[in-house]
Amino acid sequence: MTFAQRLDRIRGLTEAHLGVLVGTKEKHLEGDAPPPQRLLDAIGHATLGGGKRFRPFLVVESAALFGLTEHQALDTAAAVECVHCYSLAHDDLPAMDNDATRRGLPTVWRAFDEWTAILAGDALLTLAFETLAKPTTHPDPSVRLELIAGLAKASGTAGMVGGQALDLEAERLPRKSPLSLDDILHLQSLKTGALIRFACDAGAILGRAAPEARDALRAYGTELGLAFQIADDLLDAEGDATTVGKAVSKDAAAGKATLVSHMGLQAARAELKRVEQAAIDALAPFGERAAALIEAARFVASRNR
Ligand code: GRG
Repeated sequence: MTFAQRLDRIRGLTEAHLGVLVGTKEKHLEGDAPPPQRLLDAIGHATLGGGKRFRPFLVVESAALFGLTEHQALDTAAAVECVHCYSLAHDDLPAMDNDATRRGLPTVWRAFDEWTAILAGDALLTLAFETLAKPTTHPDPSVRLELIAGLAKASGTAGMVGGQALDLEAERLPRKSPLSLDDILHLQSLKTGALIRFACDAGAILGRAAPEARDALRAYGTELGLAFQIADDLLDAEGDATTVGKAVSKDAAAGKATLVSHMGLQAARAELKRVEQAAIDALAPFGERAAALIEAARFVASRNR
């Protein structure tokens, strides 16, 4: 199977699994009161029918290094995607990035309204942890607990939420001096990097990896997260809105400090190449078995959407 076929296969599996997780059937069977249909529709809009499902791919392929099947990794993969989809729904809100288009469709708040988009995001964030707590995620409760703690940390103030706060503060609060390169790298390693790093680490947690293997995957995840963000900044600077599926040129218009604004396009492209190679090098301990993750690093560095 080629990398594109593999990504597409995991995308399809994730899509189907998310459909069950965000749907109503199971909850009704368990006897819960049915949630408001409008909220369910907004959750579906935020979650289903779009997205590369790149983080689920990382969970499944990292877990495969330790002999887990796709199905054994799917709850964890879907939980990470729920957090990602919540973050996009909230990031698109008028109070944050104020975006009208996401994944080629109206953003959740545009398709519904702001309060529904906020609640849909809240529901997805909590659904992620409900999912990780289920015995189908892993039979060993200590593994489930480690996944829950890891995802909470990657999503919270020491991860994505902290990075988003730093980003908005830099944009909106008065500052004595512009962000330094280190500030930008730190902000991005939290905002975008933490969840990508966790997706890789989750495979190692599910597979009860030895410390050296876990460290190698974390190092890969760190480099990959940085590559992902540089590629995103380059797409914003040079990409085409229809292909990317959202508005572009927003960073420059907002005077946002990114690696591209700091280094310029050419140096950012060179840095992306360097980081791509560092990600690949981190996988050396796994040899041939890491072929899919190596391809993933190449995919991130060359993506156009
Ligand atoms: C609202 C707490 C909170 C955090 C928001 C994710 C995020 C933090 C902001 C999104 C802004 C942004 C465009 C960041 C760049 C990296 C990124 C997350 C891109 C979107 O991820 P993809 O390309 O999207 O994986 P798909 O649609 O394929 O899932």
